[in-house]
Amino acid sequence: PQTIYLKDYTPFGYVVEGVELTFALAPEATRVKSRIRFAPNPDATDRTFFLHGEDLTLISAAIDGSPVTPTLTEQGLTCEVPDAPFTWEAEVEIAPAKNTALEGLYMSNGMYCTQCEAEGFRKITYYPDRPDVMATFDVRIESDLPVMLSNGNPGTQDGGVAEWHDPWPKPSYLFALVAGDLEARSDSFTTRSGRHVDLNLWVRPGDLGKTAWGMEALRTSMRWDEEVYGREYDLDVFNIVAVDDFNMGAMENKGLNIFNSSAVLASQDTSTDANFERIEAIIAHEYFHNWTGNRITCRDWFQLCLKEGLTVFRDSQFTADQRSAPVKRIGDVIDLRARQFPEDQGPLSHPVRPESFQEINNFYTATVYEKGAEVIGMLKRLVGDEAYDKAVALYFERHDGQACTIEDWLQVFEDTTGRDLSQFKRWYTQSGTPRLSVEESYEGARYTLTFRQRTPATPGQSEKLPQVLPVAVGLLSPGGEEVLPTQLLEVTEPEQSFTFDNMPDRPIPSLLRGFSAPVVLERESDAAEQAFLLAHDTDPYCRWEAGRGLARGSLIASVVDGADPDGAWLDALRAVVTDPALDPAYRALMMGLPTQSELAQALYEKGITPDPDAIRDAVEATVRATADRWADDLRGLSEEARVAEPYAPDAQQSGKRALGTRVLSLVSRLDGGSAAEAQFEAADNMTLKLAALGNLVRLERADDALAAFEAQWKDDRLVMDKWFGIQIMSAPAPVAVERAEALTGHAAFDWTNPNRFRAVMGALVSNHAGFHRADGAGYDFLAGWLARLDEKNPQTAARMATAFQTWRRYDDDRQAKMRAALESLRDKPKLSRDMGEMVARLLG
Ligand code: HT7
Ligand code: ZN
Repeated sequence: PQTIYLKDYTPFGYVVEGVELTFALAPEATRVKSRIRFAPNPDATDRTFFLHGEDLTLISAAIDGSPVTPTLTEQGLTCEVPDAPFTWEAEVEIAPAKNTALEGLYMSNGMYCTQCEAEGFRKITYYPDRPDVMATFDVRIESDLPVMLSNGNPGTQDGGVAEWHDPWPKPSYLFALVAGDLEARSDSFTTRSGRHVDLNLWVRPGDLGKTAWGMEALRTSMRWDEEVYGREYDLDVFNIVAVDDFNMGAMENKGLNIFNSSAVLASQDTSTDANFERIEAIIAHEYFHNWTGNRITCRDWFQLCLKEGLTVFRDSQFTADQRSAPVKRIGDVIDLRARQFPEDQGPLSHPVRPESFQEINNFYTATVYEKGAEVIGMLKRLVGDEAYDKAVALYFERHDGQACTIEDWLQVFEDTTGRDLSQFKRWYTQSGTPRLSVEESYEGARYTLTFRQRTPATPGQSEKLPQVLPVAVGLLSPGGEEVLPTQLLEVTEPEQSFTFDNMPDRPIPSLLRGFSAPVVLERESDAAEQAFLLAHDTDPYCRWEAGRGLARGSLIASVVDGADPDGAWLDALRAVVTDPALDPAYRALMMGLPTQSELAQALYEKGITPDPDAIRDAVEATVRATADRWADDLRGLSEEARVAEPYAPDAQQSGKRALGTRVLSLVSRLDGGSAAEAQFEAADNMTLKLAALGNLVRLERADDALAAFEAQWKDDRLVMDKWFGIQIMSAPAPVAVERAEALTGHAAFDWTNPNRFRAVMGALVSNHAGFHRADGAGYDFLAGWLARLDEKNPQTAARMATAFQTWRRYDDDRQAKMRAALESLRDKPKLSRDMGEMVARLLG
């Protein structure tokens, strides 16, 4: 397979002045006619006329009305063309019903739908399928289906024909088409300049009852983007469609967002609070792309973080505004450490802006998205809120309608602030997680913090240069008073000191407030200092992190020395968790322990080979010890967590239920599961039901509950995904693989549906000790299924293969077994480009 390099970028030799497409839909033989007006691109020197095209049957081609015979290859076609503007016409045939990769035009439950990002449009027709070619699209769809949608505004909608006109030039990856027997929840929105917008959320018949939340989230997002970023919607209609078979969460196609049904459909009975929050965030994310992604798009796929990092940052701001900012921030840190840090510290490490790829689908990663968002957050902290607003306003003004680069993005900040961002740019080009160590000294009322930064070598980058690290710091007096409110220190050197004068007592530092930079803070702080910060820090993140540090220390001591859980930590934590003045959601976060995978990484970094069974035992012993020690508080906490009002998925109620769920997990260690059983019976919402079920599964007391759950929900695919997942995720580790194996034999295990596949395989991977069972059964099971899925759906298979990215952490035996599983995948005949690249990178 060919490797594509950022340094090789050249513009396409032609501009596209307009695209007309006609679809005659049929499952096995859809005909697509295209009429495209090309003109030589004055900014390009290479006039090769190459159109991408894959899995297409060319029926005819013509230039300016005269038939031509292009040269066809596996990737597309070339053709002799005039040295002046011309019209290209082609007709191709495709088979959406046979498209199991879910890229291009495919079918899901009788519905036609498309997924064109990143390179799916080339499976629909011949086209320069690259994001820097932007054009207006006029689309005509012919079929006997009642609903036929495409981008833009509706034109003629007559029996059997629907026309759509998108006035905004767009790249082909934003093209979309949907047709099917659909029903809509409809609403409207008036933009602040008075444009009336029809809003529709289209679903399969029967799902209308799950659309209220999504519609509300859309309206809230539209208003928020006007108020916070001054961005208005720009078409007469905004359509969202829910699709059951979808490779990712959702897609921001212009005016026609397509969603995985799991990312948009919600109801009290079928969805958890976490589902509601995720849906709200994804609706916002896709909507925000209308400006950061669609109106201003990426020049090439190396610039993916330009739209994704910024849009994730924007959706995080939105969630912080709708809910609790500290809780959102801590949740994002947990997520970053769980998903991005392992990526950046393992064989898949790559810069936020990668420099090469074989398959771009493999680079929709936590690094591009979440670290990309962290980079924007750092930039905002460094320049300040006002300057950020000014720079972003200039970005919209200067680049509207363009396909841009990270250089364009940084330039608006340089132009508005006068800052030199060349060192800051290393956040985009240098991979790996920086390590920041800190030492302190105190002499004659002067307190000094000395920072040292280093970034370990990563694949393809052995030498690292110092980065700009914004380190937010506060200082506390020994009495717990804040003697220095938050200050931003800019660490730019490999080693750098900062002094603070007039400190009558040696202060206690509160470092990296708000997690101001995505680094690993290496600090030898003792448990007493962490307990002090847990009790007194005014920064919610640092306070939480102090508790997390104590938990990590106690758990590591349990794993390594078999030590009992640290009683002082549990007592200090109890004081926070039982503090009624604190938000229940924050208290629930405080009660969370580091994941077993996170502990494995922490041990590995200390030079200790992690033993998944020992980690699991230490975690279980810690939870039991917590339950015993807090036994007298649990009833009161359960009471506090009770919600008296009718169910609402808002931050306040969700926070209470999150606290209640933590408490139930402790209670079930003491009562053998009776409270969980009672909660399962009584629950009037999925959050409480599923929490109860998880405990029952762990206690091996769930047979009746699982049967009842299945009987009630067997016809609801999204709920059944939960049923599949929880049995594996919460299973005692020794039986997790067998559970997963048995469930793959269940009649409802449709492995070609990405949600169902992920429900089972993802649940197994999340059961750390279960997946890493010493005999390697988990590895063989997963690799076997990945090999099978790769033939149908390479994108989803390759993404799931990232479960192996931490393989070098473990003991020789497990490493050998994981290596063998990866090699078996590598040696499979007819491996996809996605999986081929992924496995090669994993093996290193
Ligand atoms: N921009 C989208 C990324 C995407 C995608 C979505 C659905 C299926 C396949 C896809 N490939 C890439 C989603 C987003 O970030 O908003
Ligand atoms: Zn996105």
